[in-house]
Amino acid sequence: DSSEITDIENYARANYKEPNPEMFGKAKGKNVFVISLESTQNFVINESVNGKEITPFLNSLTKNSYYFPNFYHQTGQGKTSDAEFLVDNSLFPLPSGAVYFTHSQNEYNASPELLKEKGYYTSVMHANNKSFWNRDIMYHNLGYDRYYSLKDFNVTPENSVGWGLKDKEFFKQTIPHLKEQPKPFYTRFITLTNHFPFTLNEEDQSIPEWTSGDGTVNRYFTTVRYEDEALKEFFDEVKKAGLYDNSIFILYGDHYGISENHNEAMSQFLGKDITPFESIQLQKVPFFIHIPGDKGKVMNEVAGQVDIKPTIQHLLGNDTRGDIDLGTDLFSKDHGDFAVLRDNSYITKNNVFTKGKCYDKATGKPVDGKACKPGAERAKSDLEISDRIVYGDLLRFYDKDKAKQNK
Ligand code: GP9
Ligand code: MN
Repeated sequence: DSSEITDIENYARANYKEPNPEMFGKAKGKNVFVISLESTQNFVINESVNGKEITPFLNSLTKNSYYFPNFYHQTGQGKTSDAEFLVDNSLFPLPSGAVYFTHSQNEYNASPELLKEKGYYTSVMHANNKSFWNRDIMYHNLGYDRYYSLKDFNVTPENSVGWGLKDKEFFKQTIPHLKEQPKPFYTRFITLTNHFPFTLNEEDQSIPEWTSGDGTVNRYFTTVRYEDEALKEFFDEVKKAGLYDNSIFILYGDHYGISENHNEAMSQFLGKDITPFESIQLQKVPFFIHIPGDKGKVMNEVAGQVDIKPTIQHLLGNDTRGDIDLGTDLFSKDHGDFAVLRDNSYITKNNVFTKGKCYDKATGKPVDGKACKPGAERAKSDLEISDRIVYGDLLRFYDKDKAKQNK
């Protein structure tokens, strides 16, 4: 009821962080590319396997973008779709099940809806059946103008592998759609090739598979490299299409690709035991904000996917006071170091809390629980508030215009 929404509004208001004046409005009026990197974990960045660089293009992006090496995925069972939910809503997905299926009829206050008010055209491109993850229904409800799905791409056995259209082909085929759609746009792209079981035709393999006893992990490096090359080609094509200078590019890993069943090979690759502490380190996913003409820098703060929405809004120069966001602008001086994962683990500047134990980040060793006290309350309440909103469909009671007046 309305008293519940008042609690929620107060929580969001207390969580609001002033934008950084140097970054606020920096990308005003620009197109926004939001690229989901399938199953891509951060441990591949700036790493080699058998002497071969895994992600040369993403490595180069770390030097001309805002790159966040301590950025966590916050997904649950809804995998890719949970990450999508976080990105557009700055709310958490659910502790079990996929919110895209279970709560696709809720009222939301998502990025596409907010951006449409600012004159943006909004779309998603993904070469899979439109109803996969219930996307067609959810995208419509979130306010997207257009979903370019399977039927908008030319998919043949020759240009496909594993789950469908190969990433290089996918990106190439998005160019005519990008050219035709109104500007400015907010468009999300969902890659696919780096998906379990990480298969790739011989001719697409530009680094050989690794040689551990674990075929999944071995193949992963090769498909990550393929995705990296697809991104490089995409950037070139976007430049050729004349769309680069007037756009910004947000890239994020959606969730882990290598599960705990592969700890032995991962331990061999990393040269250390995979303790519960290390398992949390492996939940880091790459996150980049590439703004043409801005050199960017490495941003070390602890952050997560829930922070993406307010960060984009502020880059575009939009006031977020009155929005119900559970994340905060990553460029705000008050952002703070914090990420809570969907399994209740949380990460602060110096500590990791997981499976009932507090760890010191410097040593990776368990320490007295006192050290993890500071994040405990927030971890619990962020998830609780988010679940109340989603389960109770509380945003249907939320009057955004009134909230904006009261800011
Ligand atoms: C399917 C793609 C992969 O369309 O998003 O899904 P995942 O299994 O990673 O959620
Ligand atoms: Mn995925």
